[in-house]
Amino acid sequence: MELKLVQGDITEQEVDAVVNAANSSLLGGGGVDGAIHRRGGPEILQECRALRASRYGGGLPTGHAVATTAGRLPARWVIHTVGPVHSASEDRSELLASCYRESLRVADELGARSVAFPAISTGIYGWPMDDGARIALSTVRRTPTGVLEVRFVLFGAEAYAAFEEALREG
Ligand code: AR6
Repeated sequence: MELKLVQGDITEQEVDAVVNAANSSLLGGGGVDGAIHRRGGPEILQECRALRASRYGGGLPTGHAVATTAGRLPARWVIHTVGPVHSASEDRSELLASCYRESLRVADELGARSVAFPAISTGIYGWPMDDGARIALSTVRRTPTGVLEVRFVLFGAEAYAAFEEALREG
């Protein structure tokens, strides 16, 4: 599998699936989530609402992932996953790793060959970027998958540099 780092906007990526850093309501929010729904259009929210009315009545649990259409995005699917809120008193790394693993598992179910990830939990959910980058890269590297290209789409030079450093270390 090829690992790529890109500085840019995840909603512009021409890949089979883009991963959304969602919340358990699946009904939208700020950050990546807001950008995906804005640019992808109402079809995505419609499928999210249907998921809440069926499989995920109680919301999508942290560390899990589920796919919908990508609406008007250049991608075919959006894989929604819920990252953990960072905590100084509790180690939630395993939940963050689970987001990457579960997203790749869903990508495999879909038959996606290229997947774009944001740096899950490193925005509104407060995860330190360096640690978030290490967990993201080490988890994706260790996960067996049919996905041929994983692209990390980093918003800004600082996030890009953190991922570059984590890639060098690993
Ligand atoms: N493309 C790529 N990366 C982005 C983009 C973009 N368009 N916009 C922001 N980022 P966040 P979280 C970066 O806050 O921390 C939402 O309200 C951002 O700089 O999107 O998992 C959800 O509904 C940061 O590095 O997600 C949840 O309630 C990273 O993407 C909550 O935020 C993730 O930031 C989830 O918080």
